[in-house]
Amino acid sequence: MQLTGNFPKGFKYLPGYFSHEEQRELVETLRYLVKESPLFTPVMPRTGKPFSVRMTNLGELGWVSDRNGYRYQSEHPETGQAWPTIPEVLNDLWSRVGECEAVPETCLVNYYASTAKMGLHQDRDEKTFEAPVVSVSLGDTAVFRLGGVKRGGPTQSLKLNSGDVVVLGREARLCYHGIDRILGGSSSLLKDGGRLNLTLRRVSAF
Ligand code: MD6
Ligand code: FE
Repeated sequence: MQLTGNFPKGFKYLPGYFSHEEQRELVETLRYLVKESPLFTPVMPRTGKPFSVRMTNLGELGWVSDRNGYRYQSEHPETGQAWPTIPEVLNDLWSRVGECEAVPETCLVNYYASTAKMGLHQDRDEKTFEAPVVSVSLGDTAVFRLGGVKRGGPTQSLKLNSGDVVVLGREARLCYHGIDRILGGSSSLLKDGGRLNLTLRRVSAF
């Protein structure tokens, strides 16, 4: 257990939300879905610099980044196919912890090899910030950094273990956050190691 500081209002940290058995089932489901909708390596707008994470999406819409910018679209950028449906277990999670009457439209799936990280960012490509972002961590532990809604303010560090759920809602919806590093070898949930992060979101207003 870590001693947790003061979290911003609207931020929820639910350690060990999913049991080990539930995590294994979820990984089995994702393994199957990722065969249909393979992980791709997004690149930064303009520069074309590749991300260190690989990603895919589930749901009606998926978040992609390429030289033209960030956006949501309804097809996989490489296969041209619609994204697979969001599994029930994740829709259930959203209804239990999201405090939102509308259903999620997308689940971004990020895969981190042990050297991958994610810079401090806000999730603001959605048309509404009324709905939360609900995140699930699976596999190796990540060192998560959480700031406030202004860039450059104080931040705190939080370890996200396999099975943990985090919610950025209401006043915390636009908090800066990122992944400083992955603790390689900390979990044996994923056969080849690394970490999966799932983020459920609502894209359109409701
Ligand atoms: C990650 N998470 O945990 C990155 N975004 O790998 C996110 O970018 C994130 O955890 C919005 C809300 C919750 C998150
Ligand atoms: Fe994010």
